[in-house]
Amino acid sequence: MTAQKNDYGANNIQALEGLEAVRKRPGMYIGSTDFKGLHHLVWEVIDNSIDEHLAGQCDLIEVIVHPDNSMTVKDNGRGIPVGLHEKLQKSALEVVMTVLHAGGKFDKDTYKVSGGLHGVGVSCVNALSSYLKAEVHREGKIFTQEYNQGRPTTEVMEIGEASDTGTYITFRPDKEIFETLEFKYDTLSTRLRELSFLNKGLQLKLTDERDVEEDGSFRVESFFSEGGLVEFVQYLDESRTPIIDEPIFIAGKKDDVEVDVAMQYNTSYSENIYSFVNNITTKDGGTHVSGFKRAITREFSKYATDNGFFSKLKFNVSGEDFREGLTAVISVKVQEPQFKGQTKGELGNSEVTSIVSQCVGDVLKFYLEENPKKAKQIIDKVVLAATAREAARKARESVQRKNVLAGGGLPGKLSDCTSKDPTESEIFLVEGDSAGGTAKQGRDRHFQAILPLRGKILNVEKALEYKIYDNEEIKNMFTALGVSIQEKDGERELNIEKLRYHKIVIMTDADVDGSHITTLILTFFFRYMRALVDQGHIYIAAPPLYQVRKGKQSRYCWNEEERKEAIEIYTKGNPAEASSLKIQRYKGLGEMNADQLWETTMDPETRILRRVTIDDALEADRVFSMLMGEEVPPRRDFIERNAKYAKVDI
Ligand code: 0RA
Repeated sequence: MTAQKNDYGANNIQALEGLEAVRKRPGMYIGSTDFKGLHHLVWEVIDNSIDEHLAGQCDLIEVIVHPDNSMTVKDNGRGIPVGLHEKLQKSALEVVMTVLHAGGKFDKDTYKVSGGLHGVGVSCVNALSSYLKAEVHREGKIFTQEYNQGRPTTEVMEIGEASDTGTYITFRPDKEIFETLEFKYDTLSTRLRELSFLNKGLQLKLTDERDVEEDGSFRVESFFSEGGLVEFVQYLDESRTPIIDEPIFIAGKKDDVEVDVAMQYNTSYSENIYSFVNNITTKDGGTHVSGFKRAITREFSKYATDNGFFSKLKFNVSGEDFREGLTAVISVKVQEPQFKGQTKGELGNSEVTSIVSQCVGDVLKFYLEENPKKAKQIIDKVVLAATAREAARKARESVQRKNVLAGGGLPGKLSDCTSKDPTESEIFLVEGDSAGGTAKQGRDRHFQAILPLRGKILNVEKALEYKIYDNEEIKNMFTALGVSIQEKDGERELNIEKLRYHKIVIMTDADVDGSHITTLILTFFFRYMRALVDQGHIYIAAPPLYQVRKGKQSRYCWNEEERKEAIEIYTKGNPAEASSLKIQRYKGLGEMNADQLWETTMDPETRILRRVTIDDALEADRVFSMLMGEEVPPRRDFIERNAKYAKVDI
C-alpha cells in the first residue's frame, strides 16, 4: 500500500510538471499564442471527438461559442472513461484531462489516426485554460470535473442520470497565455465545413451565442456531407464549369495507409490540389501529392499515347498540362505521419508516394478504359494546355528577350529607391498615375519605390497565360520586382532569387473600386507569383477613412469607432461643440497631400500594413474564382449570402 501511495504522489507531481511545461512554453505545444494558437485549442478538442467518429462511435459534434468567448465542444461518442486508472489510482477522466499525452493510452484497439500536427492532447487545452469543465455521459450517469489552469478544482462528481453518451468540454482560454481571446466565426465555420467533407456522415454544428439574430436566436450553421470528398470538390468548383459530369472518386488502402481522392476537370486554367493527412491540411503537399501527380501523368500519358492523341504534337506534354483545370482533394490516413518543412506543412513519409500512386493509378486506368468519351474530353484539354503553355513560353521569352535588347532596364514608370538592399526595400503598387505622383513625393526615396498601375489590371482569372505577357502593367511588375517564370522539366517555377524588394505593398483607394483593384492584383499574385504570397512578401496598405479636425489639431481615423472617439475627444462630449469640427471622408488616396499620405499610410513608424497570408488558400481561391470568374449565379448568391458578414479577409 505504501508503495502505491508513493507512486500516486510521484505521478501527481509528474502531471503538475507536465502542465507547467505547457504553460511555460505554449508555443512548443500549440505553435503560438496568437490567433492561430487560440484556435488550435478548438481543433485539439474537436480532434478527440473526431477520433470517436473514426472509431464508429460518434456522428454529431457541436461547437458553441459563448458570449464571454469561452467555448463548448460536445460530442455523442462513448464518453471519456471515468473508472479507476489502476496505475495512477484516480479516475481515467482526471488522467486524460491532466496528464500530458495520456489521451490515447487507453484506446490502443480503437482506430486513432486523427491528430498528427495536433494530437498534443486535451490536457494541453486544459493547462492553457483559466477554466475548464469536462462533462461525461456514460453508463447511464453524468459525471463532471472542473479545472483551473489544468489543476482539478473538484473531484470527479456524479451529478445525475443520463440516457445518452458523450463528452462535453467547456473551456475558457487563459488570458495570461493568449494575445487574443476572440474566436473568429469564419475560421471556425471554414474548418468545420472542411471536416464535414473529410468525414462523411458526421454532422458538425456551430452556434455563435455572441451573434444574436433579429428574432433573438443565435447564429447557427450545420455542416454535413453524405458524399464526402466528391461534394468537397463540387463545393470548391461551385463557380467553375465542369468537364465531366461527376468527379472521379478513388478509395483504396494499402499497408495501413488509407487513400481517398476526388478529382474533377473544369474549363478554367488553374490547378487546385488540396491535400490532407489525418484530416489536417498539408499546404505544401508532400509525398501523397507527389504520388497523386505521378499517377495522373503516367496513366493519362499512357492512355493518350496508346490511343494516338499525342501523335500530331510537335512539343512535349508536361506533367503540368495534365493538371490544368484540375481540382482535386487528396486525403490520406497514415499511422505515424512525419511532417516536414518550416511550417510542418508537408508530408514526409516516403512510403506514401508509391501507395497513393498505385491506388490512384489503378482506378484511373480502369476509368479511362471504361469511359472513352470522358477520357477524350480530358485529353483534348490536356493538348490545349500543352499548346497554350508553348505559346506562353514563346510570349514570355520574347518579352524577356526584348527587355534584354532594350538594355534590361527597369520600367520607365518605376520610381526606384536608392537602396540596393532588398531586405530593407519596399515597393508600393499604386492605383493610378495621380496617386502615384503623390506617393512619389511623399515617400522616403532611400528605401521606398513607387510603381503606378494604370486602371484595372488584366483580370487574370479569365485570361490565358500567354496573353498576360502582352499586358503592360503585368510586364512592369515582373521587371520591377526582378522575378521571372522559368520552366524546369516542363514545370513552371517562379524565380525570386533576384527579388528587389522584400515588402510589396498594394496601395489603393479605400472604396469599392479600390478593393476591386486590390483583389485583381492579389489574384495575379496568387496565380502567377504564389511564392511571394507564401513567403509573406505581399502587404496591403491601409489609408485612413477620415480626418477629424478642430482648429490646428487633427486626428486620422481608420474606422467608425475611431471617428466617434475623435469627435468625443474634441467636443469633450458636448454635442454643441460638434459644429466647430471639420470631418473629411477620404474617398481616395488623391485627396491626401504627400505629407498626409506619408504620415498615415507610408511611414513605417505610424502606418498600418496588413500582411497577406493565404493561410486559408482554399477559401481565398474560391472567393477569387467566384468574384472574378465566368459563372455569374454563384457570385450573386455568394454576395447575397455574405452581405451581412461581407468581409473578404485575405
Ligand atoms: C479514452 C478512451 C475512450 C474514449 C475517449 C478517451 C474519448 C475522449 C474524448 C475527448 C472528447 N471526446 C471524447 N470521447 C471519447 C474509449 C472509451 C471506451 O472504450 O468506451
